[in-house]
Amino acid sequence: MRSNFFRTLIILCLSIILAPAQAQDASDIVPKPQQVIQLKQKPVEVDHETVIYYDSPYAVQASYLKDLLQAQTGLALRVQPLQKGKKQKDAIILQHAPEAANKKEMYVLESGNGTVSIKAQDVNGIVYGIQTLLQLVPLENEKDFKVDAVKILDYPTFAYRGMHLDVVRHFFPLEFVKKYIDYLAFHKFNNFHWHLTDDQGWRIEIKSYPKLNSISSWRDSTLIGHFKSEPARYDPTRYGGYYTQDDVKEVIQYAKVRGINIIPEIDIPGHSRATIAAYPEFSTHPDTTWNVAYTWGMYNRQNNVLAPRPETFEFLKTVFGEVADLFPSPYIHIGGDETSKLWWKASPQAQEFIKKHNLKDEKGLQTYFIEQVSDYLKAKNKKVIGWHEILEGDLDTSAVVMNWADDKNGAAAAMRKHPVIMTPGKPLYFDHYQSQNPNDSLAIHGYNPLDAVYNYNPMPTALRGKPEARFILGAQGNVWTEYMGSPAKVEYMVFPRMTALSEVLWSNPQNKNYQDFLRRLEETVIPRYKRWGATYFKDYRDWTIDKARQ
Ligand code: TNX
Repeated sequence: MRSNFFRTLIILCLSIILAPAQAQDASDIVPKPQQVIQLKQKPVEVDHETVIYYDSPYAVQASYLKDLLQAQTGLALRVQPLQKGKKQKDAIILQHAPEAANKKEMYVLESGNGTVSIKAQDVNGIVYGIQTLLQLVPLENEKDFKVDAVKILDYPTFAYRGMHLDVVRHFFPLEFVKKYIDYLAFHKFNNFHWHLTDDQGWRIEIKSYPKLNSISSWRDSTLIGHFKSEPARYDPTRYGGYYTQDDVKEVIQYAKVRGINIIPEIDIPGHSRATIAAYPEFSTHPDTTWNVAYTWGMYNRQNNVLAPRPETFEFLKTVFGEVADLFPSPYIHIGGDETSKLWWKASPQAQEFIKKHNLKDEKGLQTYFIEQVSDYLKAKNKKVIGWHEILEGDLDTSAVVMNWADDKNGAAAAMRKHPVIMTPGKPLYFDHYQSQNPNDSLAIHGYNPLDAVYNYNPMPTALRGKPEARFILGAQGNVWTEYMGSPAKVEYMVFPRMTALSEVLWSNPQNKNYQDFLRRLEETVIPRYKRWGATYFKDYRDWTIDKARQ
């Protein structure tokens, strides 16, 4: 009797220890899928005999899945091409199936009957199915585990889902840029906006103009603390660096596997102090020696604009040519923000140019610059994106407007038939504070707590129900790094706000529920931050929009 009892107990314990680990729950997925159907079938067991099969367009993604699964669970699966007509058991299948997944970037994940299939019509769909699958398997070392029987039909609400990173104010190693791209992929973003040039540095190798790297990539010192603090203090260490074109190619390839397009930004005709430090002949004062800026907030205060000279346009044509040849992105960002008209007003040469070209005024000159570069890029089959200031003059509607002002401004650009990407300072500037704790780590100003990001709707009120709503492509979180001197600080500023934004862009706005988001954030995503070794802002439950009003 007694021995029987112990036997049963031992068998029970062993079966608990040896049973495949239970899967994570489909109701915890972030960003929340469009549709999850629980199936009445047995969970799928995955172990060392399970094979990853793929249709030929997804060979690279099959290895990507293998690597991620191995990193997450320790289980190394075999990867094989899928043979037509052969029924696979004990398999994870990446399938090209445009009928089942009939939208761009859509995936259908079905788990049951011994197989997990992910169907899509494009690489992005497969990548997102992979991200979802990884949220259905344990986040710990397991030699076998079960995936719940579910069917998930999922696709994004917005076509453009972006995150930006300023690598000028502070420069980040290539390894961190890749890590950042991994963060984007996990959150089902599809565009990485790489802010590569500004007053404080030039961060991409340009072969035709080598002084952009020997001079513009380096500054003699860097402001310490907030730029409004008095007296200003500086760290005299020479600071800088740049990515070689080989580095850039490596990152592009890395991002491509993960379904991410990289949009490079070369910011002109303002924000060009680093350029004129190397080539004063492109400035309104060719006889002056400029330094690469070592303080923040240059707008209006110090000269940083390009002068409209033939050699400047030759420069722009060549540089944008090199950039266009390097990046497969259909869009190139040409900046256009905060161009101070002061320096052009004071420059006889700029004034003469305005007259000669029948331009209305300095705003007309700004538009002239944008149009010239748009033409150079058109010849390379590229379209331009610019910050919303490019609309100060009349511009060809093919230009995409990146709106960092409010809802109304975004709506106005769409009414002018420009495609628009919304990135309003409130709440999508992640360089703003996420608390009002005076001891919080230094940020520029403002207050963009997590719930403000979660509750944001990229579709401006004035456009809802109007045909022009179609011009709103999506939204983007911006990460200006004046006060982010390290990867850890970037992570602290973006997490968890980037997670909230992913849901704004991906999920159905009608299913929004902040409390449920917080639950899933804590169940599913924060354990990832920890796994990634990423720093994050922890007091998001204490800081809300309402708190600011009290
Ligand atoms: C404005 S928004 C800028 C950046 C600064 C940022 C700081 C925009 C297009 N330009 O140069 O880094 O504010 O929040």
